[in-house]
Amino acid sequence: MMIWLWDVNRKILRCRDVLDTIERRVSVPALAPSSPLLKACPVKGDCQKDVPEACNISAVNTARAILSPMAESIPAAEINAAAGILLSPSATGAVSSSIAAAGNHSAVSLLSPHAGALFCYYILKLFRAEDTVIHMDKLISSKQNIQHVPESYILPPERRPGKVVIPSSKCIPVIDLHGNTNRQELVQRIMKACQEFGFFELTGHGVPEDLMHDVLKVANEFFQLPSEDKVNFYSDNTWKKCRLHSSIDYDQEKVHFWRDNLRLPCHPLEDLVEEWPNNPARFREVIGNYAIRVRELSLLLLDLIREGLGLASGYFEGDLSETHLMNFNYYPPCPDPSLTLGLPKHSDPNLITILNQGAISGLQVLKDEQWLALVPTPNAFVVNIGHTLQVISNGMLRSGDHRVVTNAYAARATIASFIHPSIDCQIQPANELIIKRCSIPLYKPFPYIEFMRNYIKDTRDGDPVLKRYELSQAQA
Ligand SMILES: O=C(O)CCC(=O)C(=O)O
Repeated sequence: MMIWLWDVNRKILRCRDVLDTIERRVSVPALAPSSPLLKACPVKGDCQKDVPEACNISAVNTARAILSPMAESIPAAEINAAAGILLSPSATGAVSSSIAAAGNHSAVSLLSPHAGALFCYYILKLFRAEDTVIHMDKLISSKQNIQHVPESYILPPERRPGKVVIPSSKCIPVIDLHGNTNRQELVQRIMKACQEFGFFELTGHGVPEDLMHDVLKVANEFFQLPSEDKVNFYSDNTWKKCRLHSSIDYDQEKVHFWRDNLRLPCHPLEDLVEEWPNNPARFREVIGNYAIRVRELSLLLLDLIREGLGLASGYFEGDLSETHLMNFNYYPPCPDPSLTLGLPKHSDPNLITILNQGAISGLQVLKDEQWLALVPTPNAFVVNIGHTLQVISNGMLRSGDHRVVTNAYAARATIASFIHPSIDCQIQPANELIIKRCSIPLYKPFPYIEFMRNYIKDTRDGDPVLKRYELSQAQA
């Protein structure tokens, strides 16, 4: 269920903000579960099926009713007085009959503006309570004691991982960043891995072991918090940068995937850290330190790749590497991993991804039509190339297809750190590269924002994302 609230200027508001504004101004008495007002409330009385619509209609009107009197700065004493009236049985009777007579959303206008404001406040509180239940139910980590994979998570047979035994080996190149004294050689090794696999493991990267462990510990702790402590971050809006959600595009997809995800924007850190969770208490400090280290590392790797491509110094700086997002993935144990996936086959949309996957395996990389299961190297990062770098390199580097399988025994937490272009960038094969190599462009230019829109839909539906941007020989 999505509740949209507008203020009188048609600015979209969040239910949480409206409640916070009111709570900051006045101390509103708690509504007892036995309160007659609860019985009068138009939301609770409706059957489950009708709830979303009832909420939508009344939410829009109640928010307007709340905010106009609030904007007129009603003294706190008057609101509290209204509370007394509204909570009395006679006022409740008036509310009930006005609801019955005029329909849910008109009830407010039949009360005094002050009482109306308070009435709306309680309704919003109830919406929020319902938000908590409905949203948090979507998180796979909220489901207790799952004995069977629910129908909505079972993939069609051709998309299932099945029971096939997949070779587990050190199957992607391992590159030691600081063990390679010769920069030229390091660049060549990275380029080879990005051409052949689109993936490599990175050791000797300089991020302290303790920090690598700590971030995963804090991420695990976050997912284990009770629902009430996480609900404020929940959002189904795929464009929201700071959000908790489940699967990929829960409300739009045909089949769900077995992962919960907290996504955080990370750059510039000082402007964004306030939006992050502050529970667990160490969250912002630990994740903030990590975000800085991992961004520096990503930019260093991009610079080595730039050198390998023969592009001008600073090519990836500025808008092209402006956005830094972190994905905290959480894959609870699954009763039958052969039926579902943590994440389906996909390549990342961005330039470069650095994954901290801890000690539990689950990531698989597609190479020559075969899925290779990665056995994590202790304290190594997994690095992979995204679609954007494939396009800029005009296909010289490949974005590696990968997927995540679940397991029946242990929850797996991972942290993927993505460097993206800013949403206003135009993406295309680098001109200098085309000229230098006398090649023809393999992709047409596209706005990153449009690409991201297609990316979300195509990944959810299992369709090839770059296809629509490919140029045939004749078009190039
Ligand atoms: O969790 C993993 O192993 C991979 C995560 C991933 O592919 C992603 O976040 O896009």
